[in-house]
Order: sequence, then C-alpha cells, then structure tokens
Amino acid sequence: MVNNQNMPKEKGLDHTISLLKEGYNYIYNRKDKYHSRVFQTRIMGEKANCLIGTKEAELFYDNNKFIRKGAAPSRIQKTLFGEGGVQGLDGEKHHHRKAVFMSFMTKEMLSEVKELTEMEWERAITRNQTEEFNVYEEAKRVLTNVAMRWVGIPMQEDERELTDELDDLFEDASAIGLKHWKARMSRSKTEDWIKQLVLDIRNGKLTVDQRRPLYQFSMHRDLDGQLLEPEIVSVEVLNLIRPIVAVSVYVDFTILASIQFPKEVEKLQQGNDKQLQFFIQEVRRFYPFFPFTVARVKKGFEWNGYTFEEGTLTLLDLYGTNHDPEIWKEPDHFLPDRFKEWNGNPFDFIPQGGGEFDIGHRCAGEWMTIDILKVTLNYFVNKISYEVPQQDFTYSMNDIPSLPASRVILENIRRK
Ligand code: HEM
Ligand code: MYR
Repeated sequence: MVNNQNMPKEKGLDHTISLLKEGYNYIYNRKDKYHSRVFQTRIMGEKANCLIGTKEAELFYDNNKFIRKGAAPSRIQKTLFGEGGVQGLDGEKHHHRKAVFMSFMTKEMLSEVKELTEMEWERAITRNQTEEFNVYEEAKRVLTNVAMRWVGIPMQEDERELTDELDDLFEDASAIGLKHWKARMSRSKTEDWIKQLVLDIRNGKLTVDQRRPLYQFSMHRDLDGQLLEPEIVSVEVLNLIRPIVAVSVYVDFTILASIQFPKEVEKLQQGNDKQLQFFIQEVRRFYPFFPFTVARVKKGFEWNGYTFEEGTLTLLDLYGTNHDPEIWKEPDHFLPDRFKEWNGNPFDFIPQGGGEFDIGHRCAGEWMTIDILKVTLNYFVNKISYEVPQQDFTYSMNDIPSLPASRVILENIRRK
C-alpha cells in the first residue's frame, strides 16, 4: 500500500512545542516550507495531517471522508467544548442535534440578540463611574447578560461572578498547568448549576420561557425518543452561552480596528448596514481567534495523489486560509471593501468554520456573532464618543486565543 508517498512529512518525534510557539502561523509557515497545502506532522504524540486553502477546506468538510468522533483533544473537551456535545457527533445524530441549535437562529430571535446587546451597552456606559473603560472586560459583562437573557436562564440584575467562570472556558482553552485546572473547575461548576436548572424544569419546580434554548434543550428528544441526559443539556446550553461571551474577543479587535483604521471608520458614520457588515467581515478575517479545527479520516482515501489513512487526526487551518494570498489580495492589509467583491464561497472565508450549517460543523452562531458585532460597532462609532490614551495594542500570534495586550482602554466616555 502507498503510505503517504507524496505528502511532505515533518521529521521528528513530536511538534506540539513548535505548534505552541508558532501558534496561528504554524500550518501557514509549513505550507511555504514544503510548497504544499497538505503535509503531515506529529502533535500530542500522534500523526496529524494539516490542510490549508479553499479546495482543502472543501475536502475537510466532506462528511464521507472525515468524522468528528474522537477528534477534539480530551483536554479541550474538559474545558472549551464539554463532553457529549454537538461538536463530536456525526451523521444523523449530528444533524438531529444541530437542528436544535439552528432553530434558534431565526430572524426574530436574532433581532432580540441585537436589541439586548444595545441595551446592555447602554447599561454598561451608565454604570461606568471611573475614568477608564476596559472594552474587553466590559464586553464580557455585557455579553454574559445578553446570553443569559437570550438563552432563557432566570438571572440576577447583573451576572458579574458568572462572567469570571465563563471566560475561563475559552480564555484558558489551550492553557496548561494551573490555568487548565482552573478552567476544568469552572466547567464543572457551571455544568452542575445548569444541570440543576434542567432537573427543576423537568419536575415542574422552575418555570421558564418555553421558546428559549434552556427549555427547548431540556425537553429535546434524541433520535430514539429519549430526553437528553441533564449533563448533555448542560453542555449544549453552555455551547450557546460560552461562545456568546467569547464574542468579546472580536469586540475588542473590532474597537481596536476602529482606532487603527480611522479612514475605514469614516465610511460607517451613516450607520450604513452594508459598510458595517464589510468592516465586521474584515475583522473576522484579519484578526487571529480560532486557529484551526479538527477531524479524523473516516475511511482511507486518496486525494491529489496523497494517501489519507483511516483514523488520522486532521487539522484545517482557519486563520491561515483567511490569510492565503491565493485567495486574498494583500491579505495582511485591513481592507473591508474587499467584501464588496466576495462571492460568498463557503470554503474560502472560514473564521468560524466552513461548509454547511445543517449537515456540517460550521459554527451555529456565525450570524449571531456578526449581528452582535455590527450593533456594537455602530454603538461605539455613532452613539458615543471617547478618548484613546496611550497603550499597548500589540497582540501575540502564539497566545491562543490572542488579545491586544492592553485589552483596549478608552477614557472619558459620553453619549453623543
Ligand atoms: C462551532 C468559531 C461564536 C455556537 C464553531 C467552530 C468554530 C467556531 C471554528 C467549529 C467549526 C468546525 O469545526 O467545522 C466561533 C468563533 C466565535 C463563535 C470564533 C466567536 C466568538 C459562536 C456563537 C455561538 C456558537 C455566538 C452560539 C450562539 C457554535 C456551535 C458550534 C460552533 C454550537 C458547533 C457546531 C457543530 O459542531 O455542528 N464555532 N464561534 N459559536 N459554534 Fe461557534
Ligand atoms: C467558542 O467558545 O466555541 C468560540 C470561541 C473560542 C475560541 C477559543 C480558541 C481555542 C481553540 C483551541 C483549538 C481547538 C482545536 C479543536
């Protein structure tokens, strides 16, 4: 049997350290080194194929060739994703579970997210009594409140403490040592708390809005007609709350972009929806956030002369594909108007995954992410004014996820 005869291989026993060192650029750097968009390396003690590019993304999202079962590293499941959730399902089971997520992404429920987001920014500005306004920290508080209300969890006025647990799940997703353990503890704590709500809803002790995800997941039945385990409901509800809070990372980069590219901000002053959309799309293309996604080869196959062996872990480079010069002119320039020309190809612009929503693993919350960011950008550009003190806006390419060093500090905020 041909054994990866043509696929370039990185020599050595393990390259996890290089992956951590080079971070978002690891796969991209080797594309240039090997002059190939497909190569093999070894990560966390096992063989791993790496892919980057449009055709390669199309291959990765072919459900006949790749599956998700057993793909995400266990430490990522113990922190970021949780165990037993939609990310690790395949085939009919995945389709059935994913449909629940997609059923929340209606025009009406997305409008509610937009209204909640603007309302929470108003509250954040009102409660801020200090000179300094830390955009990232405020965004996490704003979006925790948005997430709780939208998901349908009975809540206090302001869920400040909860923010501190939820951010551990994504800020320390790739951390090692103490931070990793803290993230695991935060996951157990938040899962237990939601599990109790599920039990209370099921035995009639707690009444919640039936249209909303907490109730819908609590009452959802699997393909065999059984209610989901309360633990699984908890994981799926957190699969909504956690990423809504994580949009704060993009909020921070959005406000950073508005400071760094003032010429582009001039185009936003009428609150024109299309221009806001182009700006947000470029933020999601340009700044580093979710580095790559993972799957396993379902059954051995040949592609472009390369052999993909059954079971092999496979990484698709999301950040790198969004910076691929074969797809994007001047990929390292921030140019929102490039999206005027973009044809909507589901495999070339993939900050939140590619392919289809319903039968693939593309991010269920992509439209919501764009909506939250558009409302936020419009609010900061057109509804408030502020000063920007000297600070350190640099961000690292090997912290995953990355953030501007100063988190973006604003001063003297007032309504326009
Ligand atoms: C999946 C990124 C926000 C819910 C994903 C995937 C990525 C991603 C890369 C995996 C794609 C794949 O493996 O093929 C992001 C980023 C976000 C974000 C960078 C910005 C914060 C959201 C929001 C929600 C959400 C706001 C929900 C309200 C999900 C779910 C999945 C997912 C449920 C699993 C889909 C599946 O396995 O079928 N996201 N996402 N995400 N995302 Fe997001
Ligand atoms: C979410 O909470 O689902 C959305 C944003 C989280 C980004 C965290 C980035 C860490 C990704 C680590 C690599 C994942 C490999 C499967």
